Amino acid sequence: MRATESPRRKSCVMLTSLPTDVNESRASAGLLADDERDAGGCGSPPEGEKRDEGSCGDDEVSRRYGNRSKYLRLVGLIFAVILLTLISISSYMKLLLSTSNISPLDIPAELEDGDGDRAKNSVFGIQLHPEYHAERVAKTITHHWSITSDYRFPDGVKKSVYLVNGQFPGPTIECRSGDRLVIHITNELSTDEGVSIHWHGLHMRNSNAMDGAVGFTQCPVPKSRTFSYEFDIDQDQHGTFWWHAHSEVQRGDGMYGGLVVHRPSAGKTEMEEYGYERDVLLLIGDWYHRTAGEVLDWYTSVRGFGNEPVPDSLLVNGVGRFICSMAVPARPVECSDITIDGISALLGSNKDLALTRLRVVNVGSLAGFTLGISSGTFTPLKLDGGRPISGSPSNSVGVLYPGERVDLLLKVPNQDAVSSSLHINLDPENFKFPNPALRPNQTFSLISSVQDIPISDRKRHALDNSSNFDLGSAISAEPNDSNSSFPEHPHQIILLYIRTEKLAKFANHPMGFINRTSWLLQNNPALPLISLTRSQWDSNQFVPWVPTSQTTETWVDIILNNLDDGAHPFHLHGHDFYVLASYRSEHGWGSYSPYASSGSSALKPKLNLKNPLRKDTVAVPRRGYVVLRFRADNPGIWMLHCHVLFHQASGMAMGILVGGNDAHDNLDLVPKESCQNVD
Ligand SMILES: [Cu+2]
Repeated sequence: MRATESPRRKSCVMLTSLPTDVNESRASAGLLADDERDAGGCGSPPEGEKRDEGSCGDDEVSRRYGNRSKYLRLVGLIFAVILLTLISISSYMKLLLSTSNISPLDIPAELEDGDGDRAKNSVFGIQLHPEYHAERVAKTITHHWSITSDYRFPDGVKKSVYLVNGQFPGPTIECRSGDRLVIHITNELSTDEGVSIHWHGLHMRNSNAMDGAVGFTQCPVPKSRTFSYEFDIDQDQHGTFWWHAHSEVQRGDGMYGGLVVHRPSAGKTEMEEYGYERDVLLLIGDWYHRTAGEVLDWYTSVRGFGNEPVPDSLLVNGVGRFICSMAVPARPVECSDITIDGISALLGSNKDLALTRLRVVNVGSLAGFTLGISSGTFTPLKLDGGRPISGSPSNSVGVLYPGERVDLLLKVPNQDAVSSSLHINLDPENFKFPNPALRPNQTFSLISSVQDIPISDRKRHALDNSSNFDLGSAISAEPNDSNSSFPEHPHQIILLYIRTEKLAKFANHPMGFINRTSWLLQNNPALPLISLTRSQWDSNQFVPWVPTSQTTETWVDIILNNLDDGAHPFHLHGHDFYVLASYRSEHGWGSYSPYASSGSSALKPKLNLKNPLRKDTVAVPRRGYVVLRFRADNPGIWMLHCHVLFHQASGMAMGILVGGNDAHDNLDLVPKESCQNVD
C-alpha cells in the first residue's frame, strides 16, 4: 500500500501546484484535459480494465505516465496549431475591418506624442483614432513638448515657424471625456520670447490657472524653462477643439495644433451613431509670409489706416500652394513653386472611400472661410465643442471664423472615376484693400480618382453653390435640455460695445476697444491678474465681476454690439454660451441695449430660448450684435476676446471674473504667484 500511495501523492502534488481555484475554474470552464482529470484520480482504472490491488506500482506508474506524457505532448501540439490558426484568422479579420472595428486597444507608442503617422502618410488629412479612446476608461495622458522654431516652406515660401517636437502644425492631442491631460512644455526657443498654450474650448473646470492666458492666468514661460499644464476634461465634454499659443502673436506663426476629445461609447460609438468609418482633422487658416509680429506692427502703425492686413496665402494642415510669380515686388519672398500634383489628396484615393467625419478648425489669424465640395456633399454635424446642429446635405458650408470649428459628414459618390476637390474661399469681408499675392479661392484635392491620371489633367467639377449651409443661421439639433433650462431673465447683463478706433490721443494708431478700454498686458506689478487683488489691476484691465451662489445657478447675458464694418469672432474662455440672438444690419448701424427706452437700440430682439446654438466662439456680425447667455459655474478669471489675432493683440480683449468677490482679494483658490510655477 505504501508503494501505491507514493506516486499518487506525487501526481496529485504536481497538479495541485496550480492554485486550487484556478484548477476549479478551469475545470468548470471545461478547460481541463481528460488526462488531467484522470491523473487526479490515479486509483480509478481505465474503463473496462480491472485493476489488481497494488497494481499502481512504480513500473506500472512509469509506463502509464510515460505513455500519457506522449499523449499529452500530442494534444498540446494540436492545441498549439489550432491556437495559432485562430490568432492568424483573427489578425487578418482585424486588418480587414480596421477602419470600422472599434476596440479598446492600447495606443501605439508612435501616436502617444501626437500624430506620428502624419509624415509617413501619403494623405495629409490628419487621421484620427477614436478606436484607441472611445471604449477605454478615462486615464491620464502625458505629453512632453519642446517648443522651437525653424525655417519651413509650408506653401513654397520660406518662413520661420514655431515647431512643437519638430512638427508644424504641432502634435494633435486625442483623448476622451474625463481624461486628465498633463502637458509639459519646454521653451527651447533661441530668442528671449516667453510661451504659453491655451486649450481652446475646454472648460478647464477648477483649473483657471492652467488656461494659458498670458496676463490673466499666467506669466509667459521664459526661455529654457518648463511649465506643466495639468487639468481634467469634463465628463460631459467631447468634440473638436484645438490648442494654440496665447502669448504675443505666436499663434499666427504656427504655434497651434488639434485637440480632439472623443465621446466615450455609451452602448454606441459616434462612428456607429453617424455611420462614418474615418475621422479626419483639417486645420485650415489664412497665412502671412511676414512674421505675425511684423504684420501686427504694420497694422498698429498709422501706415495701414486701420485696415486689416490681408493674408498672402492659406494652409491646410500646414500645407499650401503659393504661386511664386504672384509675390508682390515690394515684399520679396524666397519661394519655390509647388505644383498641384505635388500635394497629395487630403483623403487619399477613392478606392478606399468611406463615409468620413471631417473636423474643420479655422486656425487662421483674420479671415473666415467657406468650404465647398466639387463632387459629393457635406452634412453639418456639430459646431464648436461637439453640440449637434440641424443640417441637411449641402455643397458648401460657411462662414467659419477664426477659432470656430465645424464637424461635417462627407459623402462622395462611390465610383472609380470620381475625384473630388475641396474649395476654400476666404471671406473678403475684412479685406479692405487688394493683396495681389493672395488667391482667396483655392482648391485642394480631397479624393483622387483611382485611375492613374495626373491630378492636374483631371476634369474638375465646378463648385456648385446651389445649396450653401449658412453657419450663421444654424440651430441646435437638441432642444435646450432640462439641465440647463434658462430662467426667464438672466441674473446679470454685461453690455459691451466693441470697436477698432484710431484716436488722436493715441497718435492715431489703430487699436481695439471694448467699452472704451483697450487691453494691454498688466504692468506694475507685471503679474497675471489671477495673482493680484482688483485694487492692483491697472487701468488697461476691464473685468466685470459675476457673483455666484452656492445654492442657485447664475445665468449671465452678454450683449456684444459690434460698431465696426467687419465681423469680430469672439471667444469666451472657461464656458460655453448659448447664442440667443444674432443680428446684422444691412443699412446703418444696428445695436441693442436693454436699457435704451427709445431709438433703434431699444428694439428688443426675439430671443431663441428653444433650440439655441451652444458655442464657445461666435462671430459678432458687422454693424450688429449677438445676445449670449452662459451659466457662470466655473470660478476664475476668464478671457473674452476677439479671435482675429491683430484685433486681440491691439486691445480687443477683456476678462470676466466669475465667483469670489469683487475685490478679488480671496486668492486662496488660486496660486498666489502663478509665475512661481515656472521652475
Ligand atoms: Cu475682431
